[in-house]
Amino acid sequence: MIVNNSRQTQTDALLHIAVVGHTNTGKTSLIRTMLRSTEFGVIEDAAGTTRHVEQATISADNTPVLNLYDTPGLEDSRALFAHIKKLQAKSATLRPPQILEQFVTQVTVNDPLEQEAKVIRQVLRSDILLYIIDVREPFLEKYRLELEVLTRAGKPIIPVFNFIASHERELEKWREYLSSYQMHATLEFDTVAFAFEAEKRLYQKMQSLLESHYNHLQKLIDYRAKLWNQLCLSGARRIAELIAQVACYRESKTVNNHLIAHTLLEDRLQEFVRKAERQCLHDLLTIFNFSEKDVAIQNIPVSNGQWQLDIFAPGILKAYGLDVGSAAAKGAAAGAGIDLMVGGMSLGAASALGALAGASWSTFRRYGDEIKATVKGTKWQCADETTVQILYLRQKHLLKKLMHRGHAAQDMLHVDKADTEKLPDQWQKMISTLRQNPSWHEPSPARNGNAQFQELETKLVAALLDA
Ligand SMILES: Nc1nc2c(ncn2[C@@H]2O[C@H](COP(=O)(O)OP(=O)(O)OP(=O)(O)O)[C@@H](O)[C@H]2O)c(=O)[nH]1
Ligand SMILES: [Mg+2]
Repeated sequence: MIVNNSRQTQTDALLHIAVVGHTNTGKTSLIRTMLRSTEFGVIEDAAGTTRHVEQATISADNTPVLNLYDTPGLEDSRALFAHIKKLQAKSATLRPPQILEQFVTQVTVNDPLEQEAKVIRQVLRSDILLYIIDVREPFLEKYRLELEVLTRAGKPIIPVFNFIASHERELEKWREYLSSYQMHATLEFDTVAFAFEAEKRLYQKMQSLLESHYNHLQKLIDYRAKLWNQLCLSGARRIAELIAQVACYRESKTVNNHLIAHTLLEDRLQEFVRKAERQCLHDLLTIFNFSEKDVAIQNIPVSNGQWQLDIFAPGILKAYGLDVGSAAAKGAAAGAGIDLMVGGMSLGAASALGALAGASWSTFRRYGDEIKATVKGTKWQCADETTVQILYLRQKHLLKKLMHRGHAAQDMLHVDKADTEKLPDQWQKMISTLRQNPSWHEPSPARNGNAQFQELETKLVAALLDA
């Protein structure tokens, strides 16, 4: 019979995965990390935290692909194994999965093996098992017995090594033990120290064990990879935005401002930088689906800097679109333009900036205020070099941490110093360009379409994502 029914196809595509293992090995943690959600289930450093089977679905483009089943931890594997052996001795003609079926139907409420029966019931209903191992534990008899029982279900099993960070020796031992039980398709997946590659390998292992689900799993792998790249890119873009926002910030220090006003300006700058960083942190947490509970942020030290546009500094004229070479030729025609733009200032002061004479009207329209301020000798209050640097380094560090934080992580991430990070190449140049373009402090069609801004953003993003 040919079944050509989309409901049927969808059901066939859905893969049922039981997450099993000894109690407190990180089963619920693994599911949280795979779902990228801190909301699923309850995680605790205690045996018997999960008491019932709980289900979660992973989709690709709104099509459900995986059903994950979190199960209670196996506790009394010795009693479980003995019980199964007894059943088998009584019914020698039954195949191992049928014995397990018999066990499940016989166990009643309040039976000492009730927990175990819930697990085995789910195992029998699933297509594949993820057997979670805490590698810090030696390969004890209880684990061997658990595996003996689980293999009787006749389902493919992927042993998943958890708690692997700084436990290489123990991991190697576990690998050896499992090989001697014909289990070679093992996987390292630390649920706390997350790596997207590990997630991808998990799906690839499933592909190799479940040929009929190969294409659906491939769709999921491609979808998750695309999603992951987008997350990282959005995170890096958000930080580049913060850098632009802060590096472009400036307030003019007018000659009339007295001392108190200066302090006020400094406070405003400090508040501005801190608020901008907090907003960026909030957005990054949202992008990676974490919450404020995951991160503690130390207030950034902000020092104020002074900045004055030096129109004659190397490269500045060019950056402003001024053609120095043709200055002399166009001098006479542009002279009147400068006078109009600087509004009321003596033409003498303006023409003292001899090199400006080559500028076009459009340049003056764009940079008129800058030039006027230059002629007047205006100084600007801005975040100093060190502040912008620290901001970048902290955020880069945070981004890296978020990219490697499993959603099972319980410890708090601290955003403080980031001595291990490096500034990107041409950092000075990038900051100087931003300062010369204060209107870039927020997104606008003009800014986003500007080739110079685009190049700068691309460089920042690449540097932020370079591992
Ligand atoms: N450091 C570290 N801790 C982990 C890791 N995985 C889990 N944990 C911790 O281990 C403890 C148990 O995690 P759970 O996910 O609740 O374990 P479980 O297997 O679901 O436990 P039960 O439901 O009781 O069987 C928690 O304190 C987790 O924070 C890991 O990879 N690294
Ligand atoms: Mg649990």
